[in-house]
Amino acid sequence: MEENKVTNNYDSSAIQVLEGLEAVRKRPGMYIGTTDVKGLHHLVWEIVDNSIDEALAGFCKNIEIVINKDNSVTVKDDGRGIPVDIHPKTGKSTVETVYTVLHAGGKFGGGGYKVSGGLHGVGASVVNALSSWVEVTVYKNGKVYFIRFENGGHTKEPLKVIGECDVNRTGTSVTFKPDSSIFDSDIYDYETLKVRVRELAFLNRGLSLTLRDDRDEKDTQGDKFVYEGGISEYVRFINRGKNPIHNDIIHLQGEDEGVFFEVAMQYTDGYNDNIYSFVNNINTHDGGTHEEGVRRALTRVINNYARKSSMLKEKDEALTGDDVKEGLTMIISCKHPNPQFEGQTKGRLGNSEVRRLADKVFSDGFERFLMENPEDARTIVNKAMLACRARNAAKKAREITRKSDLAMTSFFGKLSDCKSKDPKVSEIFIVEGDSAGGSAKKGRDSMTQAILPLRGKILNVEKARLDKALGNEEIRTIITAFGTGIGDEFDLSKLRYDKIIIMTDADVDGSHIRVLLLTLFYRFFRPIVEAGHVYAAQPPLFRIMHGKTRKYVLTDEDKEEYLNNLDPAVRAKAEIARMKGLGEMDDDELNETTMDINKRVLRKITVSDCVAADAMFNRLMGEEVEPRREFIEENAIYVKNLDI
Ligand code: 1YM
Repeated sequence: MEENKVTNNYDSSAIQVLEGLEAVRKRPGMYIGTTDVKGLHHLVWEIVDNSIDEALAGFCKNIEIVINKDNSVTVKDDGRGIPVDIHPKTGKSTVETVYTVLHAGGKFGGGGYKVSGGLHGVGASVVNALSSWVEVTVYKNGKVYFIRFENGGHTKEPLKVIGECDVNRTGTSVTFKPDSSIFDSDIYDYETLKVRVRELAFLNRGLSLTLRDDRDEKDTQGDKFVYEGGISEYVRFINRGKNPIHNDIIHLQGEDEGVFFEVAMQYTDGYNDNIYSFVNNINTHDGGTHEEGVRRALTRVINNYARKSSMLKEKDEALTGDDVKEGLTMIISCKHPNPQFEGQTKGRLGNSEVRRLADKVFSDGFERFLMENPEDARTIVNKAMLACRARNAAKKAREITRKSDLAMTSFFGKLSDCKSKDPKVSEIFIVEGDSAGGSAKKGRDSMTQAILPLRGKILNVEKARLDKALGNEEIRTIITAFGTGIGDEFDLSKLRYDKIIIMTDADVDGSHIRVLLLTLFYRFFRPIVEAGHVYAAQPPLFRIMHGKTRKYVLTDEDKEEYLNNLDPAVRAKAEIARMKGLGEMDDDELNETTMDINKRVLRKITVSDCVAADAMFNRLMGEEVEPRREFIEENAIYVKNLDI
């Protein structure tokens, strides 16, 4: 009887295991967000997280990530190795348990072990469920242990010893091959992995992370990232190519009740800020208590210093949070054993005790820095005071913009708005030049498509304050058209169009205008870019005519492919024209090739990684054309027939 019960329990737990992994396969989105390339890369981070946790626990120094020839990925660390003993609850090895029981990580690890962790924090079993095979090798006790899973987490054979090793050697090596029936693509992108691996190295001081691409015969070395300076080096990295206004990178840190908090910062002579915050290595893009604590303390400490040093007179108004962050590059990192993430995308830290810790650590340290470095202190306060003056000037400019009849006259003279007032179906084409604007106006669906032709040059806002930007007529028109306002008045919910489509020629001038627009959007309307509202239209490069057929194609390759599929006799007579620009097309042509929602091809513009994007914007605004072109290509994902 007793024995029977045990067997039953064992059976039912085995069934539960598979049901758990089956649930992951049925709804992968619930566990890794998406099954596009992002989800595919997420698998790597789930495994790497376990190595990072082992590093945070103080047992692992080196992590190696390899993209193998078959697009499987190997992650290897020199930690203690996943425990190999039999787990009392499952009757199987702990390794097998960790890889087959959903959410086994924390519970089986002895509580509170999970410090890092992806957005979904689900771990190894999810990777197993979504892989066609997984192999885990553990080096421990002078032995080499091995287990393999197949077809979404089915154990091929229990953990076994396959060899011996030096007793001092410990570690874990995991190789997994994502299940191509689940993911849209199973090709890993080296650059995507590299950006995050580098970030992880910055965020975990002294930890060595190596990334290698074995698909590439030439790349035998890979990239090794190890930063003894941690987030201070991250700040230096972001500020390369900018002009810092003080030499030292200010680094402050503190700890309270198991919560570790640190911040690194440096001011540049720029007008924008780059403030990024992390909790357990995860980017908290909506901030939270750690960020609030720092921002509050920063404003207070600078104001106190400015008053005490009489730089700010009694009659002067206080500097605001916006003033004191102008030109500031800052990384905030918090390691928390029990983080509470809030908000729709779980991108905000909620733990209230962190606000106090962040405020205290920052204000004590920063106050001291200002006292000990009076010259730097003056420079920093001066910068904030200039920002304050510019802000007041911009406010006046805005009032003028609002008060003037601009909204009625010059604005509506330029914009041909759509009839629909429903932002969900409305789109706006920002078109280069008046003649293309004219064709677009005639060729549009006036119910849902608005046209805004750009006449003059758009100001390069990379090196301009808000007040100067507002002096630019084209920018004012764009702001009015979008409806969201700008700066502290910005409100995404007021956006009047679902899609903002940049329509420029496929030449250097066109790409220049596109980059200026992207810079404007990134700097002043970043949430619009982040929410995926910005697109680039793709006018065709060639028109192929044969008989009564007119065919437009986007690229050289498409042209070749199309011609190759024609009957040779037809091909010989086909007329191929290279399209010179938007202005050359009549309204029917423009509609058919570039605007019609059923036929056009749009490129979605994304800012997936603000740090990388910022670096690119700097590179972009240099004189060379090539990096600009690269940027556009790196940041545009093909979205074919998006509306179908
Ligand atoms: C390439 C992936 O998984 N490394 C890794 C994982 C663990 C440990 C060490 C570990 C943790 C603990 C004790 C503990 C994990 N252990 C568990 C569990 N690399 C990789 N390295 N000993 C070793 O947390 O107490 C889950 S992950 F649950 F078994 F403890």
